[in-house]
Amino acid sequence: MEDFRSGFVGIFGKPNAGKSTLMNALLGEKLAIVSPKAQTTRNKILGILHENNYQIIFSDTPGILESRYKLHEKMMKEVSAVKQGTDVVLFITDPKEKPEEVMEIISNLTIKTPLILVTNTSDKIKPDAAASLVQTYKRQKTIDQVALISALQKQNLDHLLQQIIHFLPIMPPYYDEDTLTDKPMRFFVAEMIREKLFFELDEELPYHAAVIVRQYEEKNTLTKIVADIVVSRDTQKFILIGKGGSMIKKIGQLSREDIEKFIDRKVFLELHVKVRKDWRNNDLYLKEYGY
Ligand SMILES: Nc1nc2c(ncn2[C@@H]2O[C@H](COP(=O)(O)OP(=O)(O)OP(=O)(O)O)[C@@H](O)[C@H]2O)c(=O)[nH]1
Ligand SMILES: [Mg+2]
Repeated sequence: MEDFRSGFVGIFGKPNAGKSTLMNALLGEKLAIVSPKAQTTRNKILGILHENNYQIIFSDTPGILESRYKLHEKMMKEVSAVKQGTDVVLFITDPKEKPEEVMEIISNLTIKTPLILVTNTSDKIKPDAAASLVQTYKRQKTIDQVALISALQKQNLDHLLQQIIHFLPIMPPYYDEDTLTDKPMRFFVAEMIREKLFFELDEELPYHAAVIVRQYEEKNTLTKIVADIVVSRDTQKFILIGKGGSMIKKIGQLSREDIEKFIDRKVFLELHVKVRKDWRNNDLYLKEYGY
């Protein structure tokens, strides 16, 4: 136990950079929802990696953006909250992002802990382009290490872990071995439902939706879950329900399958669609919906 290392690692970056994919890959467990659209993650989520000689407490965060709604402000507050307590920062970038812009975001974050610049989606660029990008980042004074990975294809993650561990203090574990996260089951259930909206609905609608689990009850043979999907406008409710209820039925079915896998139990899932006008700018609603 003498050499045990343990610490908090914040995962930051622009929307859609692959932060949630990376945390899931490092944990070997799908905790955070992932979608091809930006601004999928809205809350900070802890994911704890337990190994024989180290414990890493990762925090996935919402992608850094300029706030246009109160919801965005809340999301950026989650980013600041994680920043407070980290030992190491991972800043995730896509190779398409311009290094000058990346450096500007990093400079605005004013990070005081060691920073590892993680170039993700290595599977999508040519090796020589990747190598030159890595060199560019290595020259930056504020960057302590550079990693080139593919979170999706789980490439080079062991090396990244070694780079992280190097910066962790010698410290006993903060959490006991069976703790994987800080969020309750209801949160993950709501997120799994919200994830389906990003895949099944076009454009703007997922950004106007919040999911709230109203009932979570373990019965003898199954778990009964009742959840509300809240949208901002009547027209969105209409689309979400679909022709003869076809869309909401599909979302319910896909969500139920995912939730059953996650909790390893049969699930009865009931979904209700509600309209709360402009909830993304309403403090009371935001609070009620967990933001
Ligand atoms: N090809 C490729 N795609 C990736 C990789 N990592 C993530 N992606 C894809 O990029 C998209 C965004 O991934 P997320 O993990 O949701 O990104 P995020 O940074 O958490 O996004 P926000 O939560 O919106 O800030 C998804 O479609 C992922 O499958 C990678 O290494 N290679
Ligand atoms: Mg995310």
